[in-house]
Amino acid sequence: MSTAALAQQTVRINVSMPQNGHHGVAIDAFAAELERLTEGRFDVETFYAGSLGAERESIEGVQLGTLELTFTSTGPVPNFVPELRVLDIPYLFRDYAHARGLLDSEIGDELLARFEPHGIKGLAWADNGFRHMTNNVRPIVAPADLNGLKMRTMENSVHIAAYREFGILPTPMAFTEVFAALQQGVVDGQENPLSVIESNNFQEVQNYLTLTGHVFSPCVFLMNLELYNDLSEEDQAAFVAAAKVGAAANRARVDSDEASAIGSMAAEGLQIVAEIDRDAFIAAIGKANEQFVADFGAEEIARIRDFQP
Ligand code: EAX
Repeated sequence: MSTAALAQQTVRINVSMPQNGHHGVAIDAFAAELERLTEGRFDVETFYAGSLGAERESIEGVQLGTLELTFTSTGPVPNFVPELRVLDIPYLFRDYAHARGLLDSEIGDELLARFEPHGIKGLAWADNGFRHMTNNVRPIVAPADLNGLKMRTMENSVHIAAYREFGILPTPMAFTEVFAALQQGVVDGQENPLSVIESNNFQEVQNYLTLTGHVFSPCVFLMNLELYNDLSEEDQAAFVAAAKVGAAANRARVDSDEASAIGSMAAEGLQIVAEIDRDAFIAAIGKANEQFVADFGAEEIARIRDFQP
């Protein structure tokens, strides 16, 4: 065998979620597909549950090149790519078909390209999911019920600004600290997609869930740009194709979680408010929305919000 045939490059990819979940299946499928497409020239090492760092640290590692790849929610992304803050506006997306259709469209490609000036290659969009609120104080039925609740938020300025309008006391922290913070009562609640809530057993330390669906939270495969640029065109295409296979596995898992999580968590004793008056929640953050229009531009918001898949 020639040395070239033996040469194998190891790349690492991590997630902050457990392996058995919608982030874990994404990187497992990515790894298998990349190894298949490159006939084993790339060896993908996968890390779960924040063992290589929380999401913000991981994005930073990818930017610096101390970590090759990460699969992350976009929660901490605005700290690196402020132009992507627009995606975090509450009630921007109607449903999964809207969010996925937009992210897979030319607009999605254009948004993905915004990572590049910051030293990061965005390989493919995927889902974290629609975010819902949990807490230990009272069932959230109307926006006024949120008043005074101390809630853990992502390290995301758009979320924090909007949640303040709800009357929430936002407490930003890395995801890896959330379970303990809920258990110890450092915060009253948190907000996350059903896939995240259930795979991290938050129902064990929370009493109430309301399907607020207040934010669609994307996920994204990120790679160090220099590393990507050093690849042959064929290998670049293999990384993108493998990320798309990972995204498909992720979305399939989100769909199956969405179908089962409410029933299984209710059976464990979580009290669930399934219906809210969406317009009332949107109206409650009217001031924050005015600020988002001023910050991001009405046209930029409208082309995402009004997108028809
Ligand atoms: O990536 O930080 C969060 O709440 C994220 O939704 C979670 O870590 C999934």
